[in-house]
Amino acid sequence: MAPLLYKKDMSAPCRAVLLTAQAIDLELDFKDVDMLNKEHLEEDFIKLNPQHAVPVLDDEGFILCESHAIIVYLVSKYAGDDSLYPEDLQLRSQINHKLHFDGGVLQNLMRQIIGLFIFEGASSIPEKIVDSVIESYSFLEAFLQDKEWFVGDSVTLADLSLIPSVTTLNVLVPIDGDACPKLLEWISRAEELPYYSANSAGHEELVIFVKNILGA
Ligand SMILES: N[C@@H](CCC(=O)N[C@@H](CS)C(=O)NCC(=O)O)C(=O)O
Repeated sequence: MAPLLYKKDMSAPCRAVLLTAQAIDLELDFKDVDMLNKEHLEEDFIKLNPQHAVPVLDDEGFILCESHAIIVYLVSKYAGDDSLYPEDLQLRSQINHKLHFDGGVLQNLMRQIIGLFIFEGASSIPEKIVDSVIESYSFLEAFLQDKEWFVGDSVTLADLSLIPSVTTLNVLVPIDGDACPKLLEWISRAEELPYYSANSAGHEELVIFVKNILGA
């Protein structure tokens, strides 16, 4: 039986799992969680994830929450090789750094902005948050150095986790190509990945959602 993913396509963390599954050619079953109708706050879902967030994975009864944990699990269990999450300790540690940066910094900024839109009816992003997003782009630009991908010389889980977050933030606060040319080149490279479509559908949904709010 294929692992079951509770998801919402617009959600960046869910798209990281979708990208990873496609990258390792793993078939998943899906359950779309209707968050607008607060399905994520219902008792059955809270039993799966007390933090009431997607994504959640159910692999034959083994329940795992949190996109970063899920993508590491899927690659460790199902990938044909270790290229996405190399066993080499230093490479793996560099990937872990980017996964934590994604969870601790980028996702936090997205949550603040989307939270303002949904719960406070905001139709613009406060300058302080815009500044933090721009600062996070400068960190990413520096992490990339002269590399094509964030860690090592091929795509890893660092990239698959960052692609949905960075492309989402780029809709909210556009990346300045003069300040962060390497980051924009990395996005273009990511868009050429054969499985990039796993990010596109949800991303397009998000673009429409954000345009409606920002009136852009
Ligand atoms: N760090 C978590 C973030 C998950 C998350 O915040 N998911 C959002 C959707 S993007 C959610 O389900 N929010 C509903 C809630 O928190 O009530 C991960 O990477 O999985």
